[in-house]
Amino acid sequence: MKKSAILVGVKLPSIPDFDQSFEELDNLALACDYYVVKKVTQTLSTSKNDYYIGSGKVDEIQAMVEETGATTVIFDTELTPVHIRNLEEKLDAEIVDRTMLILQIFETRAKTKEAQLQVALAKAQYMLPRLIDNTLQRGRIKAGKGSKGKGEQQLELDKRRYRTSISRYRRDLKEIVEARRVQRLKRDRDGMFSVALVGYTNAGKSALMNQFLTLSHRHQKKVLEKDMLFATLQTSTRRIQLHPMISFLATDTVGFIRRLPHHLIEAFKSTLEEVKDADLILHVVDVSDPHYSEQIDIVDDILIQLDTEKIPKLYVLNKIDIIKKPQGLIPYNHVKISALKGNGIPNLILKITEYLLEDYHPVNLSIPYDQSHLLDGLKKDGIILETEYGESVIRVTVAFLDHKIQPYEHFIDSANLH
Ligand SMILES: Nc1nc2c(ncn2[C@@H]2O[C@H](COP(=O)(O)OP(=O)(O)OP(=O)(O)O)[C@@H](O)[C@H]2O)c(=O)[nH]1
Ligand SMILES: [Mg+2]
Repeated sequence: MKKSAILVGVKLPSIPDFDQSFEELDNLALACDYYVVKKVTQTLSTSKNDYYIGSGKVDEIQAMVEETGATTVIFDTELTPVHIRNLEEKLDAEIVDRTMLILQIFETRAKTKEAQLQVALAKAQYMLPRLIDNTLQRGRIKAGKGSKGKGEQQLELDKRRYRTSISRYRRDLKEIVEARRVQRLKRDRDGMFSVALVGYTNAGKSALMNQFLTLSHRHQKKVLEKDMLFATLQTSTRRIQLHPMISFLATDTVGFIRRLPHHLIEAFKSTLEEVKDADLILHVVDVSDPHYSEQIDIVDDILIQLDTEKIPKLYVLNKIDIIKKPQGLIPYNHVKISALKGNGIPNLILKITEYLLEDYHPVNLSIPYDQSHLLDGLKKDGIILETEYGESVIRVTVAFLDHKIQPYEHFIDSANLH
Protein backbone atom coordinates (compact mmCIF):
# COMPACT_ATOMS: atom_id res chain seq x y z
CA MET A 1 0.00 0.00 0.00
CA LYS A 2 1.25 3.49 -0.86
CA LYS A 3 2.26 5.63 2.11
CA SER A 4 0.58 9.03 2.25
CA ALA A 5 2.61 12.15 2.85
CA ILE A 6 2.30 15.86 3.58
CA LEU A 7 5.03 17.97 1.96
CA VAL A 8 6.46 20.94 3.86
CA GLY A 9 8.56 23.66 2.24
CA VAL A 10 10.18 26.57 4.06
CA LYS A 11 11.06 29.68 2.04
CA LEU A 12 14.28 30.94 3.54
CA PRO A 13 16.47 33.72 2.10
CA SER A 14 19.25 31.11 1.82
CA ILE A 15 17.22 29.08 -0.69
CA PRO A 16 16.67 31.34 -3.73
CA ASP A 17 15.47 28.43 -5.92
CA PHE A 18 12.78 27.42 -3.42
CA ASP A 19 9.96 27.04 -5.96
CA GLN A 20 11.86 24.64 -8.24
CA SER A 21 13.18 22.73 -5.26
CA PHE A 22 9.69 22.29 -3.78
CA GLU A 23 8.28 21.26 -7.14
CA GLU A 24 11.00 18.63 -7.37
CA LEU A 25 10.17 17.39 -3.86
CA ASP A 26 6.79 16.35 -5.25
CA ASN A 27 8.48 14.25 -7.96
CA LEU A 28 10.97 12.83 -5.48
CA ALA A 29 8.08 11.74 -3.22
CA LEU A 30 6.40 10.17 -6.23
CA ALA A 31 9.60 8.38 -7.22
CA CYS A 32 9.71 7.02 -3.66
CA ASP A 33 6.12 5.74 -3.97
CA TYR A 34 4.47 8.24 -1.63
CA TYR A 35 0.97 9.53 -2.25
CA VAL A 36 1.03 13.29 -1.61
CA VAL A 37 -2.12 14.44 0.24
CA LYS A 38 -1.23 18.06 1.10
CA LYS A 39 1.47 20.65 0.53
CA VAL A 40 2.32 23.36 3.03
CA THR A 41 4.77 26.26 2.79
CA GLN A 42 5.97 28.89 5.22
CA THR A 43 8.14 31.96 4.65
CA LEU A 44 10.68 32.59 7.40
CA SER A 45 13.78 34.75 7.77
CA THR A 46 15.58 31.96 9.69
CA SER A 47 14.64 28.44 10.74
CA LYS A 48 13.28 27.95 14.28
CA ASN A 49 15.05 26.08 17.05
CA ASP A 50 12.43 23.62 18.22
CA TYR A 51 10.56 22.50 15.10
CA TYR A 52 12.44 24.20 12.24
CA ILE A 53 9.07 25.82 11.35
CA GLY A 54 6.93 28.09 13.56
CA SER A 55 4.81 26.44 16.27
CA GLY A 56 1.57 27.76 14.71
CA LYS A 57 2.50 25.97 11.50
CA VAL A 58 3.20 22.78 13.44
CA ASP A 59 -0.34 22.93 14.90
CA GLU A 60 -1.73 23.41 11.40
CA ILE A 61 0.17 20.34 10.11
CA GLN A 62 -0.90 18.34 13.17
CA ALA A 63 -4.54 18.99 12.25
CA MET A 64 -3.81 17.94 8.66
CA VAL A 65 -2.20 14.68 9.80
CA GLU A 66 -5.30 13.90 11.86
CA GLU A 67 -7.65 14.85 9.05
CA THR A 68 -5.87 12.97 6.24
CA GLY A 69 -4.34 10.09 8.17
CA ALA A 70 -0.95 10.87 6.56
CA THR A 71 1.77 8.50 7.73
CA THR A 72 4.69 10.73 6.80
CA VAL A 73 5.62 14.42 6.76
CA ILE A 74 8.38 15.26 4.27
CA PHE A 75 10.47 18.43 4.65
CA ASP A 76 12.29 20.01 1.73
CA THR A 77 15.43 20.61 3.77
CA GLU A 78 18.00 18.77 5.87
CA LEU A 79 16.71 18.59 9.46
CA THR A 80 18.78 18.16 12.63
CA PRO A 81 18.15 15.10 14.81
CA VAL A 82 16.57 17.38 17.44
CA HIS A 83 14.11 18.81 14.90
CA ILE A 84 13.20 15.30 13.75
CA ARG A 85 12.62 14.06 17.29
CA ASN A 86 10.54 17.08 18.31
CA LEU A 87 8.45 16.95 15.15
CA GLU A 88 7.89 13.20 15.45
CA GLU A 89 6.70 13.52 19.03
CA LYS A 90 4.37 16.40 18.24
CA LEU A 91 2.95 15.20 14.92
CA ASP A 92 2.86 11.47 15.59
CA ALA A 93 4.05 10.79 12.03
CA GLU A 94 7.27 9.67 10.42
CA ILE A 95 9.47 12.68 9.58
CA VAL A 96 11.59 12.49 6.44
CA ASP A 97 13.90 15.23 5.15
CA ARG A 98 15.06 15.82 1.56
CA THR A 99 18.34 13.97 2.06
CA MET A 100 16.66 10.95 3.60
CA LEU A 101 14.07 10.91 0.81
CA ILE A 102 16.77 10.82 -1.88
CA LEU A 103 18.63 8.13 0.06
CA GLN A 104 15.41 6.09 0.28
CA ILE A 105 14.92 6.29 -3.50
CA PHE A 106 18.44 5.11 -4.11
CA GLU A 107 18.12 2.41 -1.47
CA THR A 108 14.96 0.85 -2.91
CA ARG A 109 16.23 0.95 -6.47
CA ALA A 110 19.90 0.03 -6.13
CA LYS A 111 20.25 -3.29 -7.94
CA THR A 112 23.96 -3.86 -8.46
CA LYS A 113 26.40 -4.62 -5.69
CA GLU A 114 28.19 -1.35 -6.39
CA ALA A 115 25.07 0.83 -6.21
CA GLN A 116 23.98 -0.95 -3.01
CA LEU A 117 27.37 -0.33 -1.41
CA GLN A 118 27.35 3.33 -2.40
CA VAL A 119 23.92 3.87 -0.90
CA ALA A 120 24.80 1.93 2.26
CA LEU A 121 27.93 4.06 2.64
CA ALA A 122 26.06 7.34 2.10
CA LYS A 123 23.35 6.30 4.55
CA ALA A 124 25.78 5.18 7.24
CA GLN A 125 27.67 8.48 6.92
CA TYR A 126 24.41 10.39 7.18
CA MET A 127 23.23 8.36 10.18
CA LEU A 128 26.44 8.38 12.24
CA PRO A 129 26.24 11.97 13.62
CA ARG A 130 22.47 11.64 14.00
CA LEU A 131 22.81 8.46 15.95
CA ILE A 132 25.22 10.15 18.35
CA ASP A 133 22.91 13.06 19.03
CA ASN A 134 19.75 11.07 19.41
CA THR A 135 21.15 8.40 21.67
CA LEU A 136 23.05 10.91 23.81
CA GLN A 137 19.85 12.80 24.50
CA ARG A 138 17.97 9.67 25.46
CA GLY A 139 20.88 8.26 27.49
CA ARG A 140 21.17 11.45 29.52
CA ILE A 141 17.50 11.53 30.28
CA LYS A 142 17.52 7.96 31.54
CA ALA A 143 20.79 7.99 33.43
CA GLY A 144 20.65 11.45 34.95
CA LYS A 145 23.35 14.13 34.60
CA GLY A 146 27.00 13.21 35.07
CA SER A 147 26.74 9.44 35.18
CA LYS A 148 27.62 7.23 32.25
CA GLY A 149 24.38 5.33 31.77
CA LYS A 150 23.25 2.41 29.68
CA GLY A 151 22.32 4.76 26.84
CA GLU A 152 25.87 5.99 26.49
CA GLN A 153 27.34 2.48 26.58
CA GLN A 154 24.90 1.51 23.87
CA LEU A 155 25.94 4.61 21.96
CA GLU A 156 29.60 3.57 22.09
CA LEU A 157 28.66 0.16 20.69
CA ASP A 158 26.49 1.63 17.95
CA LYS A 159 29.16 4.16 16.97
CA ARG A 160 31.72 1.36 16.65
CA ARG A 161 29.30 -0.74 14.61
CA TYR A 162 28.65 2.10 12.19
CA ARG A 163 32.35 2.98 11.85
CA THR A 164 33.21 -0.66 11.12
CA SER A 165 30.48 -0.80 8.48
CA ILE A 166 31.66 2.45 6.90
CA SER A 167 35.22 1.18 6.52
CA ARG A 168 34.00 -2.15 5.19
CA TYR A 169 31.77 -0.46 2.58
CA ARG A 170 34.68 1.79 1.58
CA ARG A 171 37.03 -1.18 1.21
CA ASP A 172 34.55 -3.23 -0.83
CA LEU A 173 33.80 -0.26 -3.08
CA LYS A 174 37.49 0.32 -3.63
CA GLU A 175 37.88 -3.25 -4.82
CA ILE A 176 35.03 -2.88 -7.32
CA VAL A 177 36.43 0.44 -8.57
CA GLU A 178 39.89 -1.10 -8.94
CA ALA A 179 38.46 -4.02 -10.95
CA ARG A 180 36.72 -1.55 -13.23
CA ARG A 181 39.89 0.51 -13.60
CA VAL A 182 41.73 -2.58 -14.83
CA GLN A 183 38.88 -3.22 -17.27
CA ARG A 184 39.13 0.36 -18.48
CA LEU A 185 42.88 0.07 -18.97
CA LYS A 186 42.28 -2.95 -21.15
CA ARG A 187 39.80 -0.96 -23.21
CA ASP A 188 42.24 1.95 -23.45
CA ARG A 189 44.74 -0.41 -24.96
CA ASP A 190 42.24 -0.98 -27.73
CA GLY A 191 42.26 2.77 -28.21
CA MET A 192 38.51 3.20 -27.89
CA PHE A 193 37.26 6.76 -27.77
CA SER A 194 34.96 7.23 -24.80
CA VAL A 195 31.98 9.52 -24.49
CA ALA A 196 30.25 10.18 -21.14
CA LEU A 197 26.58 11.21 -21.02
CA VAL A 198 25.98 13.42 -18.02
CA GLY A 199 23.19 15.76 -17.00
CA TYR A 200 20.34 16.67 -14.71
CA THR A 201 18.01 13.83 -13.76
CA ASN A 202 15.29 13.15 -16.38
CA ALA A 203 17.15 15.15 -19.08
CA GLY A 204 17.15 12.21 -21.51
CA LYS A 205 20.63 10.68 -21.08
CA SER A 206 19.37 7.11 -21.23
CA ALA A 207 17.09 7.95 -24.17
CA LEU A 208 20.14 9.26 -26.03
CA MET A 209 22.13 6.15 -25.13
CA ASN A 210 19.29 4.11 -26.65
CA GLN A 211 19.40 6.20 -29.86
CA PHE A 212 23.10 5.37 -30.14
CA LEU A 213 22.33 1.68 -29.58
CA THR A 214 19.62 1.78 -32.27
CA LEU A 215 22.14 3.22 -34.73
CA SER A 216 24.52 0.52 -33.69
CA HIS A 217 21.86 -2.22 -34.19
CA ARG A 218 22.29 -3.30 -30.60
CA HIS A 219 18.64 -3.08 -29.48
CA GLN A 220 19.11 -5.88 -26.97
CA LYS A 221 21.61 -3.73 -25.04
CA LYS A 222 19.17 -0.86 -24.40
CA VAL A 223 19.04 0.82 -20.99
CA LEU A 224 16.04 1.88 -18.91
CA GLU A 225 14.59 5.26 -19.88
CA LYS A 226 11.66 6.46 -17.84
CA ASP A 227 9.85 9.65 -16.87
CA MET A 228 10.94 9.45 -13.24
CA LEU A 229 13.69 11.11 -11.21
CA PHE A 230 16.76 8.90 -10.81
CA ALA A 231 15.65 6.18 -13.25
CA THR A 232 19.35 5.36 -13.78
CA LEU A 233 21.24 4.45 -10.65
CA GLN A 234 24.43 3.02 -12.03
CA THR A 235 26.63 3.78 -14.96
CA SER A 236 26.56 1.46 -17.93
CA THR A 237 29.02 1.46 -20.78
CA ARG A 238 28.15 0.24 -24.28
CA ARG A 239 30.15 -0.04 -27.46
CA ILE A 240 28.66 2.03 -30.28
CA GLN A 241 29.64 1.08 -33.81
CA LEU A 242 29.07 3.94 -36.22
CA HIS A 243 30.90 2.52 -39.17
CA PRO A 244 32.89 -0.69 -39.65
CA MET A 245 35.99 1.22 -38.55
CA ILE A 246 34.63 3.90 -36.28
CA SER A 247 33.34 3.04 -32.86
CA PHE A 248 33.26 4.61 -29.44
CA LEU A 249 32.26 3.71 -25.91
CA ALA A 250 29.25 5.53 -24.49
CA THR A 251 28.68 5.70 -20.74
CA ASP A 252 25.24 6.51 -19.31
CA THR A 253 25.45 7.97 -15.80
CA VAL A 254 23.36 8.77 -12.71
CA GLY A 255 21.52 12.09 -13.00
CA PHE A 256 22.21 15.12 -10.81
CA ILE A 257 19.72 17.20 -8.86
CA ARG A 258 19.85 20.49 -6.97
CA ARG A 259 20.93 20.20 -3.33
CA LEU A 260 22.15 16.64 -3.85
CA PRO A 261 23.20 15.31 -0.44
CA HIS A 262 26.96 15.63 -0.30
CA HIS A 263 27.37 12.13 1.16
CA LEU A 264 25.76 10.85 -2.01
CA ILE A 265 28.06 12.87 -4.24
CA GLU A 266 30.99 11.44 -2.30
CA ALA A 267 29.64 7.90 -2.49
CA PHE A 268 28.86 8.21 -6.20
CA LYS A 269 32.22 9.71 -7.10
CA SER A 270 33.53 6.22 -7.70
CA THR A 271 30.75 5.55 -10.22
CA LEU A 272 31.53 8.85 -11.87
CA GLU A 273 35.21 7.91 -12.24
CA GLU A 274 34.21 6.90 -15.76
CA VAL A 275 33.40 10.54 -16.51
CA LYS A 276 36.91 11.57 -15.46
CA ASP A 277 38.41 9.22 -18.02
CA ALA A 278 36.14 10.26 -20.89
CA ASP A 279 37.52 11.80 -24.09
CA LEU A 280 34.34 13.80 -24.56
CA ILE A 281 31.51 14.80 -22.20
CA LEU A 282 28.01 15.15 -23.61
CA HIS A 283 26.13 17.38 -21.17
CA VAL A 284 22.50 16.47 -21.89
CA VAL A 285 20.01 19.26 -21.10
CA ASP A 286 16.19 19.14 -21.11
CA VAL A 287 15.55 22.51 -22.76
CA SER A 288 11.79 22.04 -22.43
CA ASP A 289 12.19 22.58 -18.67
CA PRO A 290 11.72 26.28 -17.86
CA HIS A 291 14.57 26.05 -15.34
CA TYR A 292 17.09 24.42 -17.65
CA SER A 293 19.67 27.25 -17.36
CA GLU A 294 19.99 26.68 -13.62
CA GLN A 295 20.16 22.94 -14.17
CA ILE A 296 23.10 23.49 -16.53
CA ASP A 297 24.89 25.44 -13.77
CA ILE A 298 24.19 22.74 -11.18
CA VAL A 299 25.58 20.00 -13.41
CA ASP A 300 28.59 22.09 -14.47
CA ASP A 301 29.39 22.77 -10.79
CA ILE A 302 29.40 19.04 -10.01
CA LEU A 303 31.55 18.39 -13.10
CA ILE A 304 34.08 20.86 -11.70
CA GLN A 305 34.01 19.02 -8.36
CA LEU A 306 34.81 15.87 -10.33
CA ASP A 307 37.92 17.47 -11.85
CA THR A 308 36.77 17.18 -15.42
CA GLU A 309 37.42 20.74 -16.64
CA LYS A 310 40.08 19.66 -19.12
CA ILE A 311 37.78 17.25 -20.98
CA PRO A 312 36.04 18.73 -24.07
CA LYS A 313 32.34 19.22 -23.42
CA LEU A 314 29.45 19.45 -25.85
CA TYR A 315 26.00 20.61 -24.69
CA VAL A 316 23.24 18.42 -26.10
CA LEU A 317 20.00 20.42 -25.96
CA ASN A 318 17.35 17.72 -25.81
CA LYS A 319 13.55 17.48 -26.16
CA ILE A 320 13.34 20.06 -28.95
CA ASP A 321 10.29 18.17 -30.23
CA ILE A 322 8.12 19.66 -27.47
CA ILE A 323 9.18 23.33 -27.56
CA LYS A 324 9.37 26.00 -30.24
CA LYS A 325 12.43 27.77 -28.85
CA PRO A 326 14.49 27.29 -25.68
CA GLN A 327 13.55 30.00 -23.17
CA GLY A 328 16.99 30.55 -21.68
CA LEU A 329 20.67 31.01 -22.42
CA ILE A 330 22.08 28.79 -25.14
CA PRO A 331 25.58 27.50 -24.42
CA TYR A 332 28.12 28.21 -27.14
CA ASN A 333 29.15 24.67 -28.04
CA HIS A 334 25.87 22.83 -28.57
CA VAL A 335 23.71 20.63 -30.76
CA LYS A 336 19.91 20.42 -30.61
CA ILE A 337 18.26 17.01 -30.64
CA SER A 338 15.25 14.98 -29.72
CA ALA A 339 16.41 11.74 -28.17
CA LEU A 340 12.83 10.52 -28.35
CA LYS A 341 12.12 11.24 -32.02
CA GLY A 342 15.66 11.09 -33.34
CA ASN A 343 15.85 14.69 -34.68
CA GLY A 344 19.38 16.05 -34.81
CA ILE A 345 21.05 12.72 -34.03
CA PRO A 346 23.01 12.59 -37.34
CA ASN A 347 24.36 16.06 -36.61
CA LEU A 348 25.37 14.99 -33.10
CA ILE A 349 27.12 11.92 -34.50
CA LEU A 350 28.98 14.16 -36.94
CA LYS A 351 30.20 16.32 -34.03
CA ILE A 352 31.28 13.28 -32.02
CA THR A 353 33.13 11.97 -35.06
CA GLU A 354 34.97 15.32 -35.38
CA TYR A 355 36.24 14.99 -31.80
CA LEU A 356 37.01 11.32 -32.31
CA LEU A 357 38.96 11.94 -35.50
CA GLU A 358 41.13 14.55 -33.81
CA ASP A 359 42.93 11.60 -32.21
CA TYR A 360 43.56 10.02 -35.59
CA HIS A 361 46.53 11.01 -37.73
CA PRO A 362 46.75 10.34 -41.46
CA VAL A 363 49.80 8.43 -42.64
CA ASN A 364 50.87 7.46 -46.17
CA LEU A 365 52.05 3.88 -46.55
CA SER A 366 53.72 2.18 -49.49
CA ILE A 367 53.01 -1.52 -49.32
CA PRO A 368 54.77 -3.93 -51.72
CA TYR A 369 52.43 -6.32 -53.50
CA ASP A 370 53.98 -9.34 -51.79
CA GLN A 371 52.83 -7.79 -48.48
CA SER A 372 49.30 -7.04 -49.69
CA HIS A 373 47.83 -9.28 -46.95
CA LEU A 374 48.58 -6.32 -44.62
CA LEU A 375 45.57 -4.52 -46.09
CA ASP A 376 43.22 -6.74 -44.07
CA GLY A 377 44.96 -5.73 -40.84
CA LEU A 378 44.93 -2.08 -41.88
CA LYS A 379 41.17 -2.14 -42.24
CA LYS A 380 40.91 -3.17 -38.60
CA ASP A 381 43.63 -0.91 -37.21
CA GLY A 382 42.83 2.34 -38.95
CA ILE A 383 40.51 4.17 -41.28
CA ILE A 384 41.56 3.80 -44.90
CA LEU A 385 41.10 7.15 -46.61
CA GLU A 386 42.59 6.39 -50.01
CA THR A 387 44.09 3.42 -51.89
CA GLU A 388 46.11 3.68 -55.09
CA TYR A 389 47.50 0.63 -56.89
CA GLY A 390 50.91 1.69 -58.32
CA GLU A 391 53.36 -0.29 -60.40
CA SER A 392 55.39 -1.83 -57.63
CA VAL A 393 53.55 -0.76 -54.48
CA ILE A 394 50.06 -0.09 -53.13
CA ARG A 395 49.88 3.46 -51.78
CA VAL A 396 47.44 3.72 -48.89
CA THR A 397 46.51 6.75 -46.81
CA VAL A 398 45.32 5.56 -43.43
CA ALA A 399 44.15 7.51 -40.39
CA PHE A 400 45.61 5.85 -37.29
CA LEU A 401 45.39 6.28 -33.58
CA ASP A 402 49.03 6.81 -32.59
CA HIS A 403 49.46 3.53 -30.74
CA LYS A 404 48.18 1.52 -33.72
CA ILE A 405 50.86 2.66 -36.17
CA GLN A 406 53.76 0.59 -34.85
CA PRO A 407 53.29 -2.65 -36.91
CA TYR A 408 53.25 -0.56 -40.12
CA GLU A 409 56.13 1.84 -39.36
CA HIS A 410 58.37 0.01 -41.75
CA PHE A 411 56.10 0.94 -44.67
CA ILE A 412 55.67 4.64 -43.96
CA ASP A 413 56.25 6.58 -47.13
CA SER A 414 58.76 9.12 -45.87
CA ALA A 415 58.58 11.27 -49.01
CA ASN A 416 54.88 11.80 -48.56
CA LEU A 417 54.48 12.36 -44.83
CA HIS A 418 51.74 14.82 -43.98
N1 LIG B 1 9.40 14.60 -25.63
C1 LIG B 1 10.61 14.10 -25.37
N2 LIG B 1 10.78 13.29 -24.33
C2 LIG B 1 12.02 12.78 -24.11
C3 LIG B 1 13.12 13.08 -24.96
N3 LIG B 1 14.21 12.45 -24.47
C4 LIG B 1 13.80 11.76 -23.39
N4 LIG B 1 12.48 11.97 -23.16
C5 LIG B 1 11.66 11.39 -22.08
O1 LIG B 1 12.10 11.93 -20.85
C6 LIG B 1 12.01 10.96 -19.80
C7 LIG B 1 13.36 10.79 -19.13
O2 LIG B 1 14.27 10.22 -20.05
P1 LIG B 1 15.53 9.39 -19.57
O3 LIG B 1 16.33 9.09 -20.78
O4 LIG B 1 15.14 8.26 -18.69
O5 LIG B 1 16.27 10.51 -18.69
P2 LIG B 1 17.66 10.40 -17.89
O6 LIG B 1 18.41 11.65 -18.14
O7 LIG B 1 18.34 9.13 -18.23
O8 LIG B 1 17.12 10.41 -16.40
P3 LIG B 1 17.72 9.72 -15.04
O9 LIG B 1 18.28 8.38 -15.40
O10 LIG B 1 16.52 9.64 -14.17
O11 LIG B 1 18.73 10.68 -14.54
C8 LIG B 1 11.52 9.67 -20.49
O12 LIG B 1 10.13 9.58 -20.31
C9 LIG B 1 11.88 9.88 -21.96
O13 LIG B 1 11.04 9.16 -22.83
C10 LIG B 1 12.88 13.95 -26.07
O14 LIG B 1 13.76 14.28 -26.87
N5 LIG B 1 11.61 14.43 -26.21
MG1 LIG C 1 18.85 7.53 -17.11
